[in-house]
Amino acid sequence: MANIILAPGWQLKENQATTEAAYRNRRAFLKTLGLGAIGLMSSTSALACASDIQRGNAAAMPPPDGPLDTIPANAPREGYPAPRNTAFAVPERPLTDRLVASSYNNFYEFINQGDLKLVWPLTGNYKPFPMTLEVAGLVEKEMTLDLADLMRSMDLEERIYRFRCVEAWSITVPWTGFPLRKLIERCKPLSKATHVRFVSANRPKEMPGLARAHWYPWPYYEGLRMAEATNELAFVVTGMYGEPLPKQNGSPIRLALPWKYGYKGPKAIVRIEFIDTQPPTFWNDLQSSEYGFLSNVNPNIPHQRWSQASERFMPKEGVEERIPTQLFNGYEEWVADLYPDEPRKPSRPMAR
Ligand SMILES: Nc1nc2c(c(=O)[nH]1)N[C@H]1C(S)=C(S)[C@@H](COP(=O)(O)O)O[C@H]1N2
Ligand SMILES: [Mo]
Repeated sequence: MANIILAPGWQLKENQATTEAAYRNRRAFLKTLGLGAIGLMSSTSALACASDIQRGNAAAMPPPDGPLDTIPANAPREGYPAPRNTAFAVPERPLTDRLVASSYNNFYEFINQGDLKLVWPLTGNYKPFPMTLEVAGLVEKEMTLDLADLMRSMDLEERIYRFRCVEAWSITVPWTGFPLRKLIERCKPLSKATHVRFVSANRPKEMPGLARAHWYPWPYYEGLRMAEATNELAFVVTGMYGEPLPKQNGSPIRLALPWKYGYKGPKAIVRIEFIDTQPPTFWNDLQSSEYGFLSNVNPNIPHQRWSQASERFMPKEGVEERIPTQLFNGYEEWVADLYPDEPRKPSRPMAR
């Protein structure tokens, strides 16, 4: 495992783009996802809006000093650092630096129109503990679980996973958590349940992005087929880099589904529901032609506006490396059987 950090052949190129380019790119992405609505707002009105929210929160907690000061003081610490499950090595790339993985985040519940690149400074008011998880729908018995209790009751493990955003940047992260299958077993779904639906936290007083982007269909919601949710790879994340999750990375719990684009993995999950139809999902409802329900990482299925054949891997601050994107993000061995219809090879360019 030691050679993960110093993988053979890993070299920093001299002329790599800075992460500032990544910010800008991400920012452009966020704007386009706003589907015009963001574009219609001038940045001054958005900033005025931001300060209103700050004034409204007289009892506001001070903003955190840095991206790791956002690990909640009352997050359970039992079981950290967790033993590494070596079945999930990523031999071809180094781990991404921890500060990078906790600084350049996507979490619309917080993102400020005037400062799209950094989520962590906006998490000062967010209190992820205590929080509960509602278990609902087609289950033997609906119930509410305390998330800190749930974390303490599970055997935590560490898994190094690739992480690929639909916008073609990627990182490699050591997550801590437990298989989603273990949580599903505890929920006791009925056999007629075919899909699982997840809903994220909706705390307008703590999450400034909810009010700012009021035209979005909050709270964030996502979904999986049952066979996907119970796949060995599907992972409930409670921590990263050997410690509990920083708020901006989705505390108290989020999903890591490494064969899918990042947005399929909801953060701050407060509800899991078992159903017998394919559920609507947040980005699919906003732009169905660009964000499908499956959204598996596949270099042979281009996004409408860009290729998915390669990605910008970010190992550390200021460094990006253009690398090829792998089918199912390199997890073919675990998930290829689930998707017999997805293209395995680049389709032929269209005849003119
Ligand atoms: N609730 C919620 N979950 C979310 C998002 C979000 O905006 N809200 N963004 C998604 C997207 S687009 C990505 S790329 C990942 C980002 O995870 P990271 O910030 O830990 O890298 O979270 C996903 N989960
Ligand atoms: Mo993303």
